[in-house]
Amino acid sequence: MEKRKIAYSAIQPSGTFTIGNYFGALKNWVKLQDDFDCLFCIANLHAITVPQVAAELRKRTYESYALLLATGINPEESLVYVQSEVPAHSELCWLLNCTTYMGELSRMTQYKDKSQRQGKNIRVGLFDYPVLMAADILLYQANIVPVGEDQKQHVELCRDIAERFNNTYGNTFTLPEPYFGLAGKKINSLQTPTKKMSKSDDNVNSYVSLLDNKDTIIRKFKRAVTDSDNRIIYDRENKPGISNLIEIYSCVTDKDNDQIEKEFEGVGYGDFKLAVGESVANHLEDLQIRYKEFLADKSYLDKMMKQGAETAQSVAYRTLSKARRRLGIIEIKK
Ligand code: AQP
Repeated sequence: MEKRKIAYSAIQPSGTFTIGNYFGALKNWVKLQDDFDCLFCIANLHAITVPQVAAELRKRTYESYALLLATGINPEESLVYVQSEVPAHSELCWLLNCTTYMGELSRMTQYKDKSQRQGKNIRVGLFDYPVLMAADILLYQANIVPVGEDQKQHVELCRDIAERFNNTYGNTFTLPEPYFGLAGKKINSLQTPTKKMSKSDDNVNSYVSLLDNKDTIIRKFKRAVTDSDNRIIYDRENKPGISNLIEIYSCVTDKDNDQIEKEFEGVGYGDFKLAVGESVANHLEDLQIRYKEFLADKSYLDKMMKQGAETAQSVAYRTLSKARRRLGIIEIKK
């Protein structure tokens, strides 16, 4: 039988996952399990590149793991683990730091965006975020990295880092490709519809979390910022708010934009927002029930987290050890 390719993806426990994370990434991850050997990581070391409250991060790491399982990711089939449980990530990050150029990291648009929000004291970790991400991917010799448009630049940098390392020190890493096979939609903020929806946005009305209850979801959609032209037409440029709501409705119903425009011809914005809100709330109902069940079964979560970390560590260590040797780092036999 042909060996399956390896797919690697990660998500930060920097907030409760939003419908942006879900329709842009998680829903597709579930499907990938049919065709690839998948690794899914809760990237808590990435989350601390911006300030976090320790107790909240701890709690959210757990909740994020349960939420991943609730979306349909099967930890018996895929490797699902927490990043900090595999120290090889931090160590390979350091080795790669010593082969990556400042100029390369300075060009990263996510750094430019996120550092602006941090004011004066920007953490070195935020600048170095893409190198840790490269370490994540390269440790598992991943062939593909399913990402949204926003992460494409980081995967390209990862490839450059790997290629240079291989050329300089000898073949060590598989060169990964960004993967858009299952095109995930980019969902924008409900309050600033020209900007990506983010789970760590200060304005809770800007995002819909996967765990929001029905009333909250409907309220957030009712408050969504739109124009005043009162026609439900897809036009990202001139009608970003309504277009974003059309995209969200399309993700839930699998209808295309033309079908949606026809369905809501002559309908006012208020009723359209209500329809989108109700469809999202109904869509998330089963997921929320599964989430509660997983979260209540702490011993199962502990077992899967431990098993995931052990397997990930043994796979990761093989690559780390090779990279160390290539660089001339001694390994004393214990
Ligand atoms: N709004 C979005 N639309 C589509 N896809 C999205 N993703 C994130 N937001 C959207 C995709 O979700 C995956 C995991 O993202 P992440 O947690 O690693 O980091 P992020 O992209 O920075 O996500 P957030 O929600 O915006 O987190 P914070 O607020 O902490 O910065 C990625 O595949 C991403 O493309």
